[in-house]
Amino acid sequence: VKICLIQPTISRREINYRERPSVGLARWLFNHLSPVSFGGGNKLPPLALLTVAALTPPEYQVTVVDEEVERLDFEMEVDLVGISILTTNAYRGYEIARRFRDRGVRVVLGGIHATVLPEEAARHGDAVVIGEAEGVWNRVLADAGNGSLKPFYRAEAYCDMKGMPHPRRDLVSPEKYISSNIIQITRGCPNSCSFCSVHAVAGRKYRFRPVEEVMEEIDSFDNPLVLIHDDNIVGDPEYAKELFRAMIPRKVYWVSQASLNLATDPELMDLAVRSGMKVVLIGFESVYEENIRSVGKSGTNRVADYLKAIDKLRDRGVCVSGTFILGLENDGPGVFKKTADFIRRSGMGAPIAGILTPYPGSSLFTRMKKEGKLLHTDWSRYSHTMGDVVFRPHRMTPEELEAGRRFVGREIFSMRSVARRLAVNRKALLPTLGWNFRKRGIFYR
Ligand code: B12
Ligand code: SF4
Repeated sequence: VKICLIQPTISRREINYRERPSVGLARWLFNHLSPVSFGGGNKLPPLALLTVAALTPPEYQVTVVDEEVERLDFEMEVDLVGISILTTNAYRGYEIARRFRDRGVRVVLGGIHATVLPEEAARHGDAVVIGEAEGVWNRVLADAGNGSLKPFYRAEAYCDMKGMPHPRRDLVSPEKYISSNIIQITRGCPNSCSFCSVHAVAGRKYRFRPVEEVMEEIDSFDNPLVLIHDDNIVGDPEYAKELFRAMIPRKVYWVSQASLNLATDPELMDLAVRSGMKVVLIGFESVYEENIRSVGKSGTNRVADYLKAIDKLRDRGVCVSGTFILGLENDGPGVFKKTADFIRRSGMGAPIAGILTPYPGSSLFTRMKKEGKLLHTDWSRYSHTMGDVVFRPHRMTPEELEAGRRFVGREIFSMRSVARRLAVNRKALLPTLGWNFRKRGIFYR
């Protein structure tokens, strides 16, 4: 039986799958200068599908097609198609589903958007997997095999993270990606940030894999780069310390997301640095404390602590990638300059400023919908970095917010800002360089 697992593109434009020669040259230089090596692309492999592939019994023949990096062949010989649906790529996913179903191929939809809006997804597929695939995928395959697919599948419990199979990295070609050394170590989050919907799939309980199993997976990587696809690698500080201790002798370089307590617990920070933390994404979200309160993040974030935390991490050679959301409840037109100034002054290596996007499944979406604040539900425009403003902001117009986002991007990625950032991030020069030139390209074409 042939199964094809598909990641639909989030791009609204036709993709040019060829790489520019200048990018190839930059990567060649990078690979020769740094201890880690990168593949030939600028995207990351679809971990969700590689995970579903790993759950598939060996008697099935599985392929993975990622529309971000390759063209999808609608005429392929296939018995069952599985599609991973985010909000931004939902329409493209539904279109792909339609074209295969027109040929009589059965289609299963999964992923976060299908999970939070299963009824919508069910209109476009033969079955919808709600939540994690682990507890149900084998049942889906068996039912598909004997022609008794049900419209919905949902595991009875969140999966036990012990004994998880390694994602099928062998199904993607590393040269199409930044790297295929991607790994997930923990799932779930006890926090309730209003703009976030990860609980829908992963739940509120923080779960983690046994450290020795994680090490076994890391040891299988072809070079010391480790890209950790977790929401918060330090969600349980004691577990994180154990993990970092085990990583120290492996001499890897890792990238992940973490909450601010990473910088307020000296032992945790020390172990993280010694274990090879090179880039860490931290959701600072806003320069206004009122916003931190209004999004429900006061448990981990205090604006007054930000600069000190960034200094500490930068001094230890870590490139801090701070993310900010523009358009929160307390943001008036003054927020743009204030955020840009803060980012510049902080000296963080890799800033990101996106627009507030109420993804379905988040409490923000539910509230805005109830209050009539959503401008539309054209999912293809729901993206905080690539889309536009999809709601009526509280203290400005959508146009002001959009213009403000461009202003912040141009300010923080101006030549002067980038040069200063590189100068203060000398200890993490390569990741800072790579990040800034990539992002600068978006605002200065
Ligand atoms: C790592 C990550 C990224 C990475 C890499 C993505 C990749 N190629 O793997 C990068 C940085 C590139 C990224 C980009 C974006 N991301 Co992102 N990302 C994540 C993160 C932190 C982990 C995703 C992951 O790999 N999880 C591990 C896998 C195993 O779990 P999973 O995806 O949930 O899959 C399980 C189930 O959902 C299900 N499943 C999933 N697909 C399918 C398909 C089938 C057929 C079946 C049966 C089951 C199934 O089974 C899996 C195993 O249990 C999540 C947060 C999260 N915790 O999920 C956000 C998240 C997925 N990202 C999000 C967003 C918004 C984006 C962007 C659109 C941001 C933007 N630019 O505006 C882009 C989209 C890029 C793209 N082309 O897809 C949102 C999605 C919200 C939504 N409703 O769509 C999330 C949930 C973050 C959030 N806090 O809201 N992201
Ligand atoms: S944004 Fe991060 S901390 Fe907040 S609920 Fe989502 S995963 Fe948890």
